Amino acid sequence: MMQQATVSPQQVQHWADEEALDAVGIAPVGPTPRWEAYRAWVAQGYAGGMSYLARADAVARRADPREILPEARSMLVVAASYAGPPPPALPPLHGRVSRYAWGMEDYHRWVLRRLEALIGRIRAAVGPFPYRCYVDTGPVLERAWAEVAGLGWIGKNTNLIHSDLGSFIFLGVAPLGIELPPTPPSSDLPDCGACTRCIEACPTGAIIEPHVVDARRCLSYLTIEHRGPIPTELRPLMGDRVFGCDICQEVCPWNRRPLARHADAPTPAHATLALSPLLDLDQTAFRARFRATPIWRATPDGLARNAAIVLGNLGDPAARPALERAAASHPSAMVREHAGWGLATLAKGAQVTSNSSY
Ligand code: B12
Repeated sequence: MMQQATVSPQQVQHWADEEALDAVGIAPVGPTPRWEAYRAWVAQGYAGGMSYLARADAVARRADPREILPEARSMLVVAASYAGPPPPALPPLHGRVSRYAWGMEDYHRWVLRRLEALIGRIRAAVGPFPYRCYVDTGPVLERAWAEVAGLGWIGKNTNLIHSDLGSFIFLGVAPLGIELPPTPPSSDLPDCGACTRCIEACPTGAIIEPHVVDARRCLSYLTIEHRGPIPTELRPLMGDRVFGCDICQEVCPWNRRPLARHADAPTPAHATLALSPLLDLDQTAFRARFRATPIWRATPDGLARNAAIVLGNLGDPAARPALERAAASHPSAMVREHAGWGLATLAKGAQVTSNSSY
């Protein structure tokens, strides 16, 4: 029988470098590591409204990559850094956007492009083999696979931390129908040690124990994924975060070290957003402005809901006319209610200048 050609880890590393990927690793395919932790997380209800994670078939599919590609032998995992300068100062009546969404192009596309290009090079060298390619949206526990592929460790905030790049990295994974030499496990990988800064800094207490985030309390979930009203008791805790949240990563010592490699960070086009105009964005204007960016995920009503809360939290009376208009006439009852909450909070004179942890 003819043996299929293979490629060395050094060769894969070299190609990954050329494709501007900041780290790469390969794990042998088998049952999904840490799947039991994921199953328990879903069973506790921590997925909130993310039914695509919680449905019985979704849980079952993630148990083994061979559920999605029966020929899978190796899991290729890549990381692309989105670290960069500290967040800019917050102009008046603006809200903060999570760093991963600062760019004008959605990361799903640019990381996927690079991962596809890397696989193209491997196929050019060894011949065709079946594969799947995912950035974020596939039925694969990306952090768990990144850990076994040697890219880093899962921090107490549940993010994958790379010892040079920190945790401001996107992950991409690809089950491959070919056996490639796995990245040797590292015996001296650092870890979080006794540090609990992320747990203490999370304004809503969403990291309910090390390595477990209750999404229903996580500002990232509430401001991006959640459809419907934000629980009243959590609204003041949003501070100035209008889309996503980075607090558990901003306080992490591993993100304060110099970051290595490409650091191909997106241009910070959307690091902050003017809030009042978000209360008036209809579907067409929202599409024109955000369709190609990660902010698209929030939906126009979700973003207006978030803007109303942050305007209340900022305590600047200049927000009153925009909030009054939205409370009276926004087409969404949910946004009208949140604008009313914003007005009531303004009246109480609440004030958050910034909850950036830098
Ligand atoms: C659903 C989801 C979310 C949800 C839930 C997050 C969560 N912590 O579960 C919400 C909307 C809240 C979210 C937020 C964010 N997300 Co998100 N998200 C996902 C998604 C689609 C699935 C994750 C999942 O399965 N969660 C369920 C939990 C149980 O699994 P887990 O997070 O992998 O948790 C593991 C650990 O807890 C570990 N574990 C459990 N017990 C123990 C015990 C020990 C000792 C150890 C070591 C580990 C350990 O095992 C679990 C199973 O693998 C992935 C993409 C993917 N397909 O994997 C992106 C992904 C995880 N998200 C990502 C990003 C960038 C973010 C945000 C930073 C975005 C933002 N700033 O707003 C935040 C970070 C918040 C946070 N602290 O997690 C990146 C993470 C990159 C990285 N460095 O880790 C991913 C990988 C997307 C990508 N392709 O880059 N996300």
